[in-house]
Amino acid sequence: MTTLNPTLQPIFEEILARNPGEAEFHQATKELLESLDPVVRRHPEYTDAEIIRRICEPERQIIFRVPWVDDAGRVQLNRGFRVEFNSALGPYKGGLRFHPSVYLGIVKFLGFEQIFKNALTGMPIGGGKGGSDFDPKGRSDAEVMRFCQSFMTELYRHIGEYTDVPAGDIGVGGREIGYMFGQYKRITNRYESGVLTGKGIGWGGSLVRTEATGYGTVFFASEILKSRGTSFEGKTVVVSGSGNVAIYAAEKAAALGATVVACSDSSGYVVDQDGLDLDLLKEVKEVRRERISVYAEERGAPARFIAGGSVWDVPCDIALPCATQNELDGDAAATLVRNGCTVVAEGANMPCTPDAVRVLSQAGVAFAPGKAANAGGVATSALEMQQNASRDSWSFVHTEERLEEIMVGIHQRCLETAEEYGAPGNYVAGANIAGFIQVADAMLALGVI
Ligand code: NDP
Ligand code: 2IT
Repeated sequence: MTTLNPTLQPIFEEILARNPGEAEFHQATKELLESLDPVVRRHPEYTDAEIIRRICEPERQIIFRVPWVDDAGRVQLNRGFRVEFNSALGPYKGGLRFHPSVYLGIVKFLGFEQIFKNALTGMPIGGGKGGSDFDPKGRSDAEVMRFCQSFMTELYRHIGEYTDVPAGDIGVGGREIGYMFGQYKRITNRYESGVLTGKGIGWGGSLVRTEATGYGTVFFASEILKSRGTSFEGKTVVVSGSGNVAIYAAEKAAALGATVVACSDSSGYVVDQDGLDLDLLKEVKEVRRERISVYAEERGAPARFIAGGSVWDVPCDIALPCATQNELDGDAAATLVRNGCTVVAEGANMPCTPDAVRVLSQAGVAFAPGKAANAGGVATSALEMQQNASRDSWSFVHTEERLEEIMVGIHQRCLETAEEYGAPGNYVAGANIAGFIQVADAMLALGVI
């Protein structure tokens, strides 16, 4: 285990002691603190005001019971979470994740990352995250609706367009946002569009929000390629996952001339050397909610499904991990390097383990951390909030242009900040430092609160 500088090490030890058993939260805070060495040297005012200790402690953590009745009439029980981490820049903003693995440590790591990601977008949004250990797989629409209604019956009292604005994440898409918005509206008797983002286009949603995280990740990777004198044209791409982020990352990479040869889900991966048929993939995953093995069956040869195993075994020039945390480890990174991969951009949150990041960096692979590369989703959520506040709706082209501008801006800001703090070309340092300083300066201005 690397030791941090003498100012930061005791802070990290305090985080370990105060948040026992929360491995993902420890991982995310450690990664940030590792970048802050040059910042604390240059800015003693942050240490004097205990900004770093305060930023690592959520402003508020809410845990609640979510009882609901399944189709067989049995009572089911889940646990709900909302961690309102930091509101120095704006209302708490971040998604809700429904997945059986969800516990406080995952919600806190995601909420922590969200603070700095949201700062990087330049939009007025603080950081938060929530979710439940509810598993939507195999549940009927009616069960999902009852769960969402029960979840919102507790959550509604903590959120609001000026307070906390949830959105989707793993297991939460348009269907779930619809049921939750409906219940919020019913309980409060207010049509408060700006309370949730990721809404349907006909009832307050924004065009491009569905595509935004995946498209934004590819816009970011495209900037990296540009800075290295190349582009997506003719490149081979592998994405992991086959959900919202993966599908639209694949779509934009293909639109820019790449061939996307593989994607995955938690049961295995598909290799399709001719390039994924994205219409079929969307039909199977988004409409029918089936597994990618079904995609391979219906697509036919040469596409094939490999049960288990690692999608990172498929050779590629550019890898876009878009599934979940810690899905790409040191061994997978070594395989990518051996196969000639030159760019890894995180569409998911923290998909690369610290070992993987080390292996990639040592091999000269450009590595874009999630808090920069996948910020397009939340940035477009903020654009949705703007449209809701002005009771307006923008065209697809206009909204996509705004998204691209934001991603180009984040890329630029990461590079400039990395250079300024003595880590040229290091996107991890650039993203962490730029995001941190923006939030830290606001916290200094707002006093000890
Ligand atoms: P979805 O639920 O739409 O898709 C998730 C995909 O990842 C599925 O293919 C799923 O496979 C796979 N996956 C999830 N958990 C695991 C696991 N434990 N092991 C293996 N595979 C897994 O979610 P999103 O596409 O929205 O989210 C993907 C990632 O992107 C997450 O890290 C999320 O935090 C991040 N993100 C999402 C944003 C958004 O706007 N939606 C914005 C920024 C980041 P299976 O179906 O088999 O579970
Ligand atoms: O991780 C993320 O940035 C998201 N899941 C999107 C959050 C949002 O509020 O749109």
